[in-house]
Amino acid sequence: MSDSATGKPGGGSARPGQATLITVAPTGAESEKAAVPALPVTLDELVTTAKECREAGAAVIHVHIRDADARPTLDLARLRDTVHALRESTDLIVQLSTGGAVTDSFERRLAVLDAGPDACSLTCGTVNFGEDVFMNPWGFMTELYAKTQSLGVVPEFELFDLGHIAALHRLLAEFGLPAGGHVHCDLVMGVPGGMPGDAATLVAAVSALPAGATWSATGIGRTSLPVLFAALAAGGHLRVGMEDTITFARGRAVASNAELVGRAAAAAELAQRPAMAPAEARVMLGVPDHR
Ligand code: KMH
Ligand code: ZN
Repeated sequence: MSDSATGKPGGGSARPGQATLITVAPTGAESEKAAVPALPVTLDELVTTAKECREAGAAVIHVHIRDADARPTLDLARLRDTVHALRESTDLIVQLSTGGAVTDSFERRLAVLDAGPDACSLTCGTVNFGEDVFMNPWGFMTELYAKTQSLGVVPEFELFDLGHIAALHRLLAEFGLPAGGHVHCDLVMGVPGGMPGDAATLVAAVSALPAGATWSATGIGRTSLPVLFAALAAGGHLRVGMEDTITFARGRAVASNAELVGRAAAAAELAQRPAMAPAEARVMLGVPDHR
């Protein structure tokens, strides 16, 4: 927590030369397998993707799962099997999504933590989400946060809008530090209805983060590259993956999640902040190794 000693607001920037945490979000809940054949939807596909992405430079995997018909599901038995399989086959930090799909109930989203992941996402407010609404009212946020604390699951605070940062400050002030004792945020930018995915907005958001928080950023769709370069320039970490973008370049579909991780790792290397290994990420994020 590089800035915590000063008490100054504003997220901590990586030190020059400090490694870059790369999170891969390989599946999401929005794309359909029929339209995006490279999307990993079975457990085998997810495990293969996880191994490839680890090789390419990822340290964290943000996981949404699908049912036998490739539809998004929060089935607890499947989630448990997924956590187990990912731990068996890689040393990645396994972060389960508690956001699910916009149609998932609060009850099922809270139950995700019972699958025993290392980490989870925790979105800090409601946001318009294209034609839909991604619901995260205060009561749900606080219940989810209390459950992360009691089970020792390390949350990553997902921030889709500047107002979510104010809600995060309130959460920390009222309920204290998360499991692991460290605050790590992910700026999810460029969602239609959320904050734009551009450098000026990223700088504004980072300056409002809690003192000493580390942060990553991801840009949805065509904001993917501007956000990636802005995050590296501002001393942040990166999230990439087919949850967030299915287009690699104009007119060219993403071939695999590993190619997105590989591109992020190459950019980080150019910035002289190479990809961080999972063991180092566990220290930074306060995530114990349960394997
Ligand atoms: N699928 C979105 C509605 C998260 O994973 O926590 C929510 C989402 C956020 O993807
Ligand atoms: Zn997600």
